[in-house]
Amino acid sequence: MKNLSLVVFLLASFSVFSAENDVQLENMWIRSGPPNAKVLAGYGEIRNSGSVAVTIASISSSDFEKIELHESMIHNGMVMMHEVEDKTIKAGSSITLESNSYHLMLKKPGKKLKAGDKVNLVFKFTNGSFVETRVEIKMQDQPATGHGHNHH
Ligand SMILES: [Cu+2]
Repeated sequence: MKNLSLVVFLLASFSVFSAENDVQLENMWIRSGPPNAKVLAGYGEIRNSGSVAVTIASISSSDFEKIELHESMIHNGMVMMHEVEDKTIKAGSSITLESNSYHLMLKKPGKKLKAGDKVNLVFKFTNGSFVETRVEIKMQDQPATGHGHNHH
């Protein structure tokens, strides 16, 4: 019986763990810049398929000094951007990162990055969970993926 209760305990803790990891990063890519670009922009979708809201605590990568979540807005006819303060993703919803909207601002790459390179991104959430992904650097006008994603 001792072994059985251990199994039950492990299953229980596993399901708690996965409940906290209901965030998927979809179609993520980073737009390539000039060879010595100090800042690159990243796009894709951050989806929360869980039943509770999650809040991004930090986004990091071993290849960049700093990563921020930005939002672009047109202000007096100019595109301005600022860091998003409320990085909460409601249950069952997602944030789409695309041109002139939300995007990742990846600052100070530690090495020269060109199209085809891949970098690691780690999204940490305030509930202690995290999601890690590898993201490819792509040319400006390359479609994000071959999944029939609509571009405007
Ligand atoms: Cu930005």
